[in-house]
Amino acid sequence: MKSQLLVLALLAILMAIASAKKVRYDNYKVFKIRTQNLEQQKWIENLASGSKNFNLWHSGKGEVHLMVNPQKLIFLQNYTRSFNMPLDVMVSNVQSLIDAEQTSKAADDLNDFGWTRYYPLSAIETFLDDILAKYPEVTSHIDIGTSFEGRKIRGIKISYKEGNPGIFIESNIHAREWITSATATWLINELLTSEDANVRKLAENHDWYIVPVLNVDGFVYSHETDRMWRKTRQPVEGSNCIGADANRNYNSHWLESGGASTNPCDETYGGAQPFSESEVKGLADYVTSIKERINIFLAFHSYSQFLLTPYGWTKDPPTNFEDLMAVAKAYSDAVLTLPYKTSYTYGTTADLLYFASGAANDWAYSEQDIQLSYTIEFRDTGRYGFILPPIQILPHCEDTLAGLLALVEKADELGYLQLKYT
Ligand code: 0X9
Ligand code: ZN
Ligand code: ZN
Repeated sequence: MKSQLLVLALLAILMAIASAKKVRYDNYKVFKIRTQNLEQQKWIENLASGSKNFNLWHSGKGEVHLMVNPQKLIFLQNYTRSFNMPLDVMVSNVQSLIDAEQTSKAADDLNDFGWTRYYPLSAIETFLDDILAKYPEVTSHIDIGTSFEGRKIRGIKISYKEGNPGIFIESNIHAREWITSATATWLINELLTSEDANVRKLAENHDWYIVPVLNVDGFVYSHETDRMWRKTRQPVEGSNCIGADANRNYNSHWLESGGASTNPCDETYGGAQPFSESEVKGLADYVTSIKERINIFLAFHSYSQFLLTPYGWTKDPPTNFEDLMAVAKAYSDAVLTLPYKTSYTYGTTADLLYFASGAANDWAYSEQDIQLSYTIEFRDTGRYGFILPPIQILPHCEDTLAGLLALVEKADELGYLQLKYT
């Protein structure tokens, strides 16, 4: 009894220490700023560049979402007014969203993986172990290598038979985009357990390669220290800022056309050289080793409800752009038929968002010759942004499954699921 109390007291102290070093976002607000042209979009992006007081949540055609330190509120209001850019509050207190997200632990606990909350990396790893143990005939472990901080990066392959076309899913490369790994793990479970005839076909007639959390270090850091962390955790020589944007670190038109930053303090810092981040190198090496087996490459991100085709580094459309758009449309149309009526927009990254070079889906498309390659930006469009309430996880997963069913069907119809290997 006494020792139990001691353990409890110790636990309380540990929890206090853990929460003490947590970055807080009390009264931080997120503003939706309407921009009339690329120049105005750039002005807002530049405000955020290298700044601790401003953080870019989303930047797209006509609309930028910017998180602001309460101390810089007046400054931002004056700044946007002087440039005649209308301003709306999207999130009035970021910390309240974070608190709500963390208290709604629902009925299940960490051992009962139920997609009613967001789980830490350790729980996701246990989930993968359980799946591997339960379905040894059709699942196998994928080894993506080791993160900067020495964590294993894990994935899972689901294969019911020989001779399937392959679908690769990269997820949670950006640490704070928690809905991506929640969806990836749900999808793994669904492919193995669903009794729906269409899902069974989807599962059994394709090989699935799924990496639920690629940026493991960043993900742990976003859980334990800073909910809004995006980058990797590798220190940068000669700088006090940590990490690179892993989705600017692929060796494909790296750092071209202003699509990434050379400033280590920026959220889109491209790294010291392509593949400087071991997580990115690990994924690239693995995909390269099986590229003949991959017909579709998907990178899960949040948020904005976009399906982004190549390219991010140029506005020139890729050669099979019409097909890429037709397949994206199939996903978007299918999702819209569900009761949630979630609407996905599609187009190239450079058109819909901004220039982004060295991104995963461009690399898969251009360097690995995977002809169907997308970045999918999940829910929502800005009400909660990265801090999507846990209650939306399952509805969002349904959206994704409906979208994938349609995407794969369309891909097949257009001849993209032909085997590239013998
Ligand atoms: O900027 C990104 O890396 C992605 N958006 S996010 O808000 N999740 O950070 C978009 C990447 C688009 N892909 C290409 N540039 N090809
Ligand atoms: Zn180039
Ligand atoms: Zn992202």
